[in-house]
Amino acid sequence: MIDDVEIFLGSDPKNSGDVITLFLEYTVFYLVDTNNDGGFDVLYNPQSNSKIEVLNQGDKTLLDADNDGVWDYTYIKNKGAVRYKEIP
Ligand SMILES: [Ca+2]
Ligand SMILES: [Ca+2]
Repeated sequence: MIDDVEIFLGSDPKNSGDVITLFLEYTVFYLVDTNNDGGFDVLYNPQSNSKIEVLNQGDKTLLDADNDGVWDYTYIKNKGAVRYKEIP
């Protein structure tokens, strides 16, 4: 990810560990830990320049890729993103 975007999002450009690149809905997203506390904070869509809040649940992070208020994907640490399924 370009340093300018990292600075814009408030993450540390020298720390490459706090940004994950995801390919969702045919679009590139960046999952970013902006305050470097080990938990992700925003899902950034560089195409629409939108920052979407995420929800951390242990090793999982819930993602709302289209920003409609409904979770779409679950990012699992070291595994990647899968379609979000509500646990009954
Ligand atoms: Ca964080
Ligand atoms: Ca959604």
